[in-house]
Amino acid sequence: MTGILPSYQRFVNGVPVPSISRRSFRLREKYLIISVLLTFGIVWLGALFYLPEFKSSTSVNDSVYNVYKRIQKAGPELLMPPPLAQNEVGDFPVVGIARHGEEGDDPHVVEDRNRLKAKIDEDMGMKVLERPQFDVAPSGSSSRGPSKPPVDAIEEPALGNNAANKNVSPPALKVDSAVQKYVIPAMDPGTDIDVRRKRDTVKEMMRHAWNNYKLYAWGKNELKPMSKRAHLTSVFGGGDLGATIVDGMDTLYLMGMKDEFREGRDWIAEHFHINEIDSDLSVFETTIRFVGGLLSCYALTGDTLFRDKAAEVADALLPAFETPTGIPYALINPSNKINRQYHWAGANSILSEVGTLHMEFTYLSEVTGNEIYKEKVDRIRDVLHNIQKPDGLYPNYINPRTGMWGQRHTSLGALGDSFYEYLLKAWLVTNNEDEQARAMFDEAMQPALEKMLRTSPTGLSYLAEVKYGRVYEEKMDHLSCFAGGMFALASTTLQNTLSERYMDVAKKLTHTCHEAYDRADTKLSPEAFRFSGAAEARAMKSNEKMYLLRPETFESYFILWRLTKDQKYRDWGWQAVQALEKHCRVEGGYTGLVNVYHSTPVGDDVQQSFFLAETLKYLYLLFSDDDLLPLDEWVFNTEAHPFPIKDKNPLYRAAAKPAVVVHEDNRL
Ligand code: DMJ
Repeated sequence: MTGILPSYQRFVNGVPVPSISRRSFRLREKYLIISVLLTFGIVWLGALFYLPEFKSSTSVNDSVYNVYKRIQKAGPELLMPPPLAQNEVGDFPVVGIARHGEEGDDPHVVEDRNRLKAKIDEDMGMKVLERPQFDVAPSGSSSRGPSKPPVDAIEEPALGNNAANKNVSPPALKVDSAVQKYVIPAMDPGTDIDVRRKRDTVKEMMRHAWNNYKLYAWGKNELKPMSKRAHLTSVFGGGDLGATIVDGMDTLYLMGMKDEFREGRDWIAEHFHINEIDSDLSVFETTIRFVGGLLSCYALTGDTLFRDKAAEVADALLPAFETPTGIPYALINPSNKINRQYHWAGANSILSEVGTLHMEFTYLSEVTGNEIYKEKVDRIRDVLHNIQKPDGLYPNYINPRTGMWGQRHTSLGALGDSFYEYLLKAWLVTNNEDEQARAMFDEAMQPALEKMLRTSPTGLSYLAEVKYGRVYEEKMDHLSCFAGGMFALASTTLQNTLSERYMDVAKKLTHTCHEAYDRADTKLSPEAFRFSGAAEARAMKSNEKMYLLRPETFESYFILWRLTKDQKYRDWGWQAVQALEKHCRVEGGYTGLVNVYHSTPVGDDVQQSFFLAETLKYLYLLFSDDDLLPLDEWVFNTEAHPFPIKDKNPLYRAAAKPAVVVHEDNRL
């Protein structure tokens, strides 16, 4: 590189003379050039990753995505969220870019951080998913389990007694193969065929949710529909319990999806082993989703596999009940039997959790003949019955060691909700035998309505949050929207001084919940909505603006439709179906939304198991005839798993009581 070389010619007095120039650089110059190039490279790369305009610029989008993809190979995915890929722009929510809550202490951000950690752990030891083939014929009975379930018992669920209806076959569903996006056919409101098509739309949604779970997350708990991979959540621990399978089974059955039901049944027979799980499980979530789901399948089919698995799950939870009061701890590790409370609840258990085991445990005793389960929940009932209630209200926290209330916070939303629901339903499902439960329900509702039920300046009724007997937040959770259905059921099942009020409250609350949907750009409700200042049925904080595919409002539409036959409940349900299809459906399933007030919302990338268990089931039932799970024969647990009513429903399937043996000396 050194030396002097001729480079061009000069002319001196017209005579060309060789000219010389330097073709190389001095060492210092070389260093300078290299540093300039290096600096330029670093600045360019930095701009590529961090400047927002680069992130959203379509011109560089693909290359950014490719760079990300290459980096992803070198480490766990969530160390860097994927940028938006060009081919994912359009009708689908944006993939991956974390724009969740703007607030640092947002509990969902904290939760996301935990999930991130779990995700990294998972990625480090990820097993290859076991996936059944789509086009393989349903397998026969498993080698380990009992014979195949009688899924033929419910073929296509009946439309009802309208003979004209039965001969009408609905037009084929249209699927746009380019994006696999279902195209909702135009409807002719008010006709039977229209209702049938709406119901078929919901069934197709179930198929989409199930098929994608099967394809990308089979055997794992839930699906990440945008990332197209398994989703791990803390409520199910870190193990592979197939939560979506167990939770979704009875919906498949009711929809007549026999092949899928058989696949799920086979997976449960072969792979569902709760005692192998070595991480914390929520006693409540495991009960309502797993014990509840399995018991419903047992009632519907009579297949003893489901009953036995339900007992296996409940047995794994029993050590959590070993407390001085019998009130269970929140979490249990089935493998080492160690119990724990949620760290955010201190030493306390949660009212909605300890009060929402009664239906499952009582029915399990009935079908197994083993009293232990009922004894456990009766003990909880006794504590809650006998304890003094401040102002007649049940606080949300109770200490299982002392049996004393914790913080005096009362709610019909998060932390309180299904405790009240189960007081009513324990009475209903026992064919009114459990009178204590109904009495506790009516007694609890009087002060609860007095303190919590409020009316906004424009006349919307809502349930506020109460602390120490006073309203402290003019806020209603989406979770509270189940209350419309609960009050409607309470009203029509017992004539007392409260019946009329209950129905009035049921209709008003359901109207408010619909308003919360209607006032959002996506026509889907936020997680919580407020009634203060300028807000009327609208979320104010960023962590309230999400929609998690929740079912509660549709549950109330369904119950109120059955009980009043007011067409508006079906219309509102159909609006919800359209909104779900527009904003939550993605190629890989259904996602929740981060902000319902964005017209092109970002997805949260979680397909909750309750979307299959509850949301789609209630929407399907809303467009079905009343003889599919009639309300005087079935009661839904809080996860929408139907339980047969004792002495009214032949599918109750109580175990034969052991014969009483009388000895010669008259000893029993
Ligand atoms: C479900 O798991 C149950 O409905 C529970 O009672 C409350 N939350 C979810 C659905 O939102």
